[in-house]
Amino acid sequence: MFEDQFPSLGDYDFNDFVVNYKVQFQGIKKVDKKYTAQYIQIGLRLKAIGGIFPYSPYLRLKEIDSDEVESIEVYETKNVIPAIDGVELVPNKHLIIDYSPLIKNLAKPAGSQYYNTEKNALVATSDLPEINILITLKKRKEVKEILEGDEFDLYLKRNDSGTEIHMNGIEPITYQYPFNDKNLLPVYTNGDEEDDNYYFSAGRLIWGLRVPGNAAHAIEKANFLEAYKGFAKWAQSSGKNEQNWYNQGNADKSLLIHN
Ligand SMILES: [Ca+2]
Repeated sequence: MFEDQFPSLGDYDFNDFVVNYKVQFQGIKKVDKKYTAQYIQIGLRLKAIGGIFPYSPYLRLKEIDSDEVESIEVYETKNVIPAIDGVELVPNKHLIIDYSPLIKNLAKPAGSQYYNTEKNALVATSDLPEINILITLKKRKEVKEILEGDEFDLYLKRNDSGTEIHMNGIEPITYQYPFNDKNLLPVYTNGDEEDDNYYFSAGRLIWGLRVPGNAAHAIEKANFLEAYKGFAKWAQSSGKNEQNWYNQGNADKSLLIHN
């Protein structure tokens, strides 16, 4: 889930871009005490767009270099218009997949301004756009790191200004991070050392988050901090406290949409 008004917190409904993703490694084998695989299936399903800025979704896999990839095949899509038979890659040292076909020509319900964030204009789960790809690597690779927090970098990039929104702690790729913005935690860039303060507000809130499972997203203009009372503590503790903040028992269901 993303809030798209970075570096401002905006309305903080956190529904500006919402996807589900699923990753499966095929043919896992233990080699020298390490689990390795050569084939990776990734499915991405768009759940909601509750923002108006022209952002497109991308996935960077920082554990996979572009030259380690043999091929990428789209083997199934649902509700993607026009249909695609391949994905575009962004030239980079790492593998970066352009997922903008997911958001093209969205079939918005009549009368809705956004996509699946208004209670009177919901989209059926079976109508959500979905892209499934198979990545074939030239050689087997250890699978452990590929999915880890900073390495699985699902992010947004604005088509006009180039603003990137990443999960907290991830350095942007080509976007010039607003280091001098007083509303953000200071980021120190000495040498090539990574700094965990990227994309943290001064109050330690964030613009992108991921959770295991299929968490409900907020209705338009609902305050995410009201919908999920434990979220602020979770974000502010970098995920150490309130780890069940997104469970239904801890949520205000009247402010949420389940798909
Ligand atoms: Ca919104």
